Order: sequence, then C-alpha cells, then structure tokens
Amino acid sequence: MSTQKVALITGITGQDGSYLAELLLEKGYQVHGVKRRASSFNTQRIDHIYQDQHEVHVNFKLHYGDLTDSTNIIRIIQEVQPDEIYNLGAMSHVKVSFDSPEYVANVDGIGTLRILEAVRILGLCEKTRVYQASTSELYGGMSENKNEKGFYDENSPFYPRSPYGAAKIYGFWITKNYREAYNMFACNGILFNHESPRRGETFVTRKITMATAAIAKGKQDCLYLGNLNSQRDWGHAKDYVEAMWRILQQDKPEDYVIATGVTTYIRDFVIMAFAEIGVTLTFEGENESEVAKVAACNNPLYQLEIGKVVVRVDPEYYRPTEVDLLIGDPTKSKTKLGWEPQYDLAALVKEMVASDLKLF
Ligand code: NDP
Ligand code: GDR
Repeated sequence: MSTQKVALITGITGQDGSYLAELLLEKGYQVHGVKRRASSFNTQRIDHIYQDQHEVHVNFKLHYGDLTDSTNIIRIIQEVQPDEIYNLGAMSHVKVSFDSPEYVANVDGIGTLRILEAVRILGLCEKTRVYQASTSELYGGMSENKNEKGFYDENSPFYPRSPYGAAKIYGFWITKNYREAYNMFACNGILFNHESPRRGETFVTRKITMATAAIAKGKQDCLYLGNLNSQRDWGHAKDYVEAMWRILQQDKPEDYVIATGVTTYIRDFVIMAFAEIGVTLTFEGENESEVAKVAACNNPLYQLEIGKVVVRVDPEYYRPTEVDLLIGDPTKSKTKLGWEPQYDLAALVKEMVASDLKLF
C-alpha cells in the first residue's frame, strides 16, 4: 500500500492555494485541487507546477468544482480519498462582500459545511483531517476585545464587521462543532493578513506595489486609495502556508492564531513601497482631501517631479463598517507548532515591489 499522503486543496488557484500546493509537492504529497470553471484562464498562479496528466506518476491533479455545489464536493472527496483537506476557497474580498452578501454566505459559510458534511457522509471522519481558512476579520478590530498584552489571541471574542466576516464566523464555528460532535480532526487557522507577489491585485498591498511600479515606469499617474488610517498585521503567504500544514500535523486538533505581532498603517505601507523606488513621500491634508506628494526622488531611473501628487484618497474605497486595527498574538503557534515567520514587512515590501517592477 502506498504511504504517499494525499491532499485536496480548495482555492488552489488563489494566492495561498498556489504556495500551499508547492509546499506539499516538495514534501512528497499527491496534490489535488478544486478549480472553478471560468470563461478566461484562472490558473496563472499554478501553471508552473501543472503536470501532463499522461505521465506515469502524476502528483498534481485539478478537478472542476465549486463550493456552492454539494454534489460535486462529495464526488471529488469520494474520488480523491484525501488524508488532508485544506479549505481555502472563498470569496475573499471584504469590500466586495458588501456587494454580494448572500453569495459570500453561501461560499465562505455554507461551503465550509459542505466540505465537513461530505467527509462525514463518506465515512472519512477518522481518515481525513480538515484545515479551515479562518481569519482575523472575525475579531473585527474591537479594541476592548484585545488580550492584556494588547493583541488578539485564540481566546479573544469575535465581532465581525462585514458579510465576509459574518460568513467566516459560521465557517469557524461549524468546523469546531464537527470536531466536537464527530471527533473529526478539523482545525481553524485564524490567519492575519498575508501578502506576496501573488496577492490579488485589488487587495491594498498589491494595489500599492503595482501602482508604485507603474508610476515609476511612467505607466500610471496617481494611485487612488480608501482609508489610510487602518492598521494591519501583515506577513508573507509563504510563511503562512507552512503554518497551515503544521496545524494538521499535530497530535490533537486545535485552533491557532497565525500573525507576526506587528501592525502597520496603510499609509506607512505606501511610504515603504515608494522608498523601494527611491522616492520619499510627504502626506498632506486629512481624510478625503489627503494626498501624498513626491518630496524627493533619489533614483535616476525614475524621474518623478518633486511636488507631483502620486496618491489621492477616494471615498469610493471606504467600507460601510471598517476594521480599524488588527494585531495578532502568535505565542501559541510559536510554542506549539514551532512556527517562526522568515519574512518581516520590509522584506515583503521589497519582494513585492521588485516583482511588480518586472511586470512593467
Ligand atoms: P484568494 O482570493 O487569492 O483565493 C481564493 C480562492 O478561492 C481562489 O482559488 C478562488 O478561485 C477560489 N474560490 C472563490 N470562490 C469559489 C467558489 N465558489 N468555489 C470554489 N472556489 C472558489 O484568497 P487567498 O489565497 O488570499 O486566501 C485563501 C483563504 O484564506 C480564503 O479563504 C481567505 O478568505 C482566507 N484568508 C486569507 C487571508 C489573507 O490575508 N490572504 C487572511 C485570512 C484568511 P478563482 O481563482 O477562480 O477566483
Ligand atoms: P482586508 O484586506 O480587508 O484586511 O482583508 P485589504 O487589503 O482589502 O484591506 C486592508 C485595509 O486597507 C484599507 N484600504 C484599502 N483596501 C483595498 N482593498 N483597496 C483600497 O484601495 C484601500 N484603501 C485603503 C481597507 O479599508 C482595509 O482597512 C484581507 C483579505 O485577504 C481577507 O480575505 C482576509 O480574511 C483578511 O485580509 C485577514
């Protein structure tokens, strides 16, 4: 009998799915992924690991599917008989969730139930371990809910502030419930924001690094952003998928916070990104009238005029309810999982800007 472990990843075409697939292939897993049918290609992040299905030993296989369709979730899990399922599939954009609240509830909330219920119906509770992609959005940034050290940890109360957060809280609790009710090895990773050169282009970090590169190369004039006053605990997606894997290798199923423990204003991320191209910015004005101007440009490659406005605030990007501040306490994951992030924010920003400069 083969001892090769088999993993199934939903959301394999996304940022985390692609890094996790690479990690599991390196570890010798057979990796199966669920991808949605789209009218245009959506596999750019995983094309480099695709294997010709006619080869003898194929360790990477994609299945068409959707988290809104129980029949296909059951069929794929039955066919794959996975040792581990990583449920990363989601409509993951917080602002967009206000526009599609019912859809996000179906995919991010009930989609999680569909996975767990499929495992139960198929009699795989003892064999299959399930990782659920929970999120720091569950905390909602309520300052009174931080621990005595000023962080959110595994015991901090939840208060979601978006349809996305509300859907994910169902995913969190149903995962915990299936663990307790059916003795399943089902765990939540409560991950704080994590980014990379593969981050979706409408999330704030990637939007900033892409615009920085485009402005440097004269392809864009100005970057429009929403709330510059929120703060996020940003890590690198590569480090965070390592934590997901570690969570499923423990003796006991538990929930873990994965974070760096450092928080940064959106405005400061902008400053760091422009510093990578040798540009110093000054911010002026308040709220909707706030702008960032070029104060100095030390890179002869990019001739940006001093005083030029390169960032403006557009209230269109504000959210009906905002999560003002997130900062996570990674003590449990460091102690129990032995997890230690390899990247700090400066290294992350450097990598993202360098990658986006190559794009233009
Ligand atoms: P992405 O948005 O990059 O990827 C989401 C993935 O889910 C894509 O593969 C997408 O497919 C897929 N998907 C969307 N809708 C469906 C559906 N109806 N059925 C099946 N698959 C679907 O997200 P990330 O990689 O950044 O995040 C991975 C997970 O972790 C998500 O669940 C997210 O909510 C959660 N999370 C992310 C954090 C972060 O900072 N990145 C922090 C905490 C939690 P397609 O490519 O076709 O759109
Ligand atoms: P977030 O990430 O909502 O934290 O969710 P995002 O990068 O979208 O926003 C972070 C903060 O930046 C502010 N912001 C803007 N955001 C976007 N997208 N675009 C803008 O122009 C802009 N200007 C300012 C936002 O208001 C917010 O405060 C991410 C997702 O990956 C979720 O799936 C995940 O669960 C959480 O992180 C943890």
